[in-house]
Amino acid sequence: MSSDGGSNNINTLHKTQSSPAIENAIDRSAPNFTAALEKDETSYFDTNPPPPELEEFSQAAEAFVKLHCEHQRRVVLVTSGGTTVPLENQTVRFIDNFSAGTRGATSAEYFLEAGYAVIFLHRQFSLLPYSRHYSHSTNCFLDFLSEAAPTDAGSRKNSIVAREEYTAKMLSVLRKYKHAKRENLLLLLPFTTITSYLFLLKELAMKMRPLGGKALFYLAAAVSDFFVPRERMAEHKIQSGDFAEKDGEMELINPTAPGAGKKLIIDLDPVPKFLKRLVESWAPAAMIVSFKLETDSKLLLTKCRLALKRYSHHLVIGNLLQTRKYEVVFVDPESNYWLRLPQSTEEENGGKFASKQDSEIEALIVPEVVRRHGALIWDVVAATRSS
Ligand code: PAZ
Repeated sequence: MSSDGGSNNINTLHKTQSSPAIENAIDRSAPNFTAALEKDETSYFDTNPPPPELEEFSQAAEAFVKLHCEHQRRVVLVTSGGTTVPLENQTVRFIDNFSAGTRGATSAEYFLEAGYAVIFLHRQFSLLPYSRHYSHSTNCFLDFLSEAAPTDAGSRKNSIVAREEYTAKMLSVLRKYKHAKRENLLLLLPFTTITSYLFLLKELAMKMRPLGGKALFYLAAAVSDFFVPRERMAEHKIQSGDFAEKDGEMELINPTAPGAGKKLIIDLDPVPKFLKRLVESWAPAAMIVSFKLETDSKLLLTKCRLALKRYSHHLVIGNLLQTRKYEVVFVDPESNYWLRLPQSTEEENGGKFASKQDSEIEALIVPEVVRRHGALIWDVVAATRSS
């Protein structure tokens, strides 16, 4: 495999160029990013392989939806974490999307509190509802434990207890977690790649159809915009030099040729914009909320409005990378509505922004989404009665 793309199966934008200019990184001659049509859906799902766990997850979702339909419960599909774009079929390297899964995991807890059953479609090993409070990346769970003193009432020798100062919060989290498990209110389904995510999103949407308007899609995952289509993906680990078989062995060829082993140029296709298919075909009766992440504050509202216009769903929640934990904007066809946590100043907080009472913005986001979902359900009921 050549690293300048000359003879490999990862195509390049400019095959003959050994040092392409940065302005060529985006191919402006490619067709515009438009909403996916039915033919794009057929083509994508026919040419990319489904994840091996599709059938198992599908059955689990079907049983979950049946149970909660019987209880007339609302069900929310929360997507969370970033999707990967593998560069090789036997994947060593991949491109990733930013997201720790905080938004999704935290929101899932508030939805459970609001009486929803939650299907949590998340990036494998990203944050999970409840256990997120004691994760390696924020708080190591070991810091919450201590060895029980031999004098502790009822404690045995060599046993472990939660440290006194953390017990109240831990007990509250533990009770909620146990309740969700006991009542079968939380279905955890992991994905890793963009393709797995899309297969699962479509499948879960189909399985949620019996819920009608009681289904809510809360799409907080950070989904890749670009990918390497299956037919162009390298099978094995991409090498930095060219190898050829000689006398039954592989050997490096042309190691000193100009440009050999210097650059890897990856040609990525746009991921079809399936949100339109979700709205129109996969889940036409559900409420659909998408998130939009930007880093340039001047672009945020424009991008949210564009998404709403392009996909015709109910709500876009916009957030900026820098302030996503403290403020978001709800953009619907009528208005923009900012939700903000009170912040402490940078000085108060050693040069960092932080929310005042250690509160979470999801505690504001989720009730507002739930309220809007309720209103939508009532509108449909009222329209059905009057017709
Ligand atoms: O998972 P996290 O809390 O670190 O980040 C959440 C988020 C910024 C990924 C999410 O709020 C979001 O905006 N998701 C959509 C990203 C996108 O525009 O594709």
